Amino acid sequence: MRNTKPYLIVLTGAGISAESGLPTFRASDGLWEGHRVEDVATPEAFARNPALVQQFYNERRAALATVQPNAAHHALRRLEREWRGNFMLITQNVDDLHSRADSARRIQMHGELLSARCTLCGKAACWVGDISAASECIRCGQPGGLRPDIVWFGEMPYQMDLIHTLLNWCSHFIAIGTSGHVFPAADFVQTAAAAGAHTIEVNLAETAASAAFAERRTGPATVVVPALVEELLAGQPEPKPRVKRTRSRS
Ligand code: BV8
Repeated sequence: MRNTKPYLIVLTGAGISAESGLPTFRASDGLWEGHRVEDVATPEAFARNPALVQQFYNERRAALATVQPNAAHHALRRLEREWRGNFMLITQNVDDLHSRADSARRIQMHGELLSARCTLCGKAACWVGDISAASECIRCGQPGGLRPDIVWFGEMPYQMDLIHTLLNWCSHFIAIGTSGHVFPAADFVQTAAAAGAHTIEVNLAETAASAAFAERRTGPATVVVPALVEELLAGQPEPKPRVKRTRSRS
């Protein structure tokens, strides 16, 4: 039986963080400039040149201290709080801007810059500074096994079972600031649409996935997302009056 309560899912990509000052992946100043994906974002790259990969992620981790969440991040926190239904934010981003905007119901499907995973004990833990070959795991205490807690190309994104369950239940699916180039995230709209969800794409321009969306809103996320959140909240049905249950004296 389909979920009767509205279940709103938001998927974000690098575009929602662009106006905070973090470069996207495919813009001219994108992160991959100067680095081929194969050289910095695959397990093979890490095995071949761990120092280069650690430096790539150390620089991006340090850059987080120079940026702030923007109006689009804060609007999604408001949506999570005021939406009278179920809500989940799924982000492809590895920055901490949704976390700093207090988005609590959040899945970071590609991992997080502020986390390190130990290849020796398999556990992950918060990590703020640089990771090097000498860094010790705070879970098992062993040195030399830490890697960025990032899902590289060829690795399975996090919480995919939960994500697929939610996509098959959602009534609304909104993708913000993603080019639709990276899978399996690029396919989420198809799953949501097949489950009967209304789908909206927010982007500066048409993307590889645009044709799959029922609706497109074009413009910068800091302008379009707050307006869309206002519209969604205003358009939701009034809450049913709480029926005061009175205990019969008999
Ligand atoms: C996997 C961490 C399976 C790294 C990242 C089909 C099915 C399944 C897999 C594949 C498939 N085809 C190919 C694959 C393999 C591969 C893949 O997708 N390759 C691509 C290049 C073709 N996928 C994988 O490897 C995935 N793993 O499938 O595993 C498996 C099965 C069995 C066993 C084991 C494994 C893993 C993919 C995850 C890779 N890691 N991130 C890091 O961050 O350093 S992906 C990386 O790209 C980022 O996370 C980023 O978020 C993501 C996607 O990019 P976008 O977010 O979309 O960013 P982009 O720059 O592209 O676009 C920005 C958009 O914003 C633009 O449209 C722009 O117009 C817009 N914009 C800009 N400014 C604004 C704006 N919009 C609004 N307002 C603005 N101001």
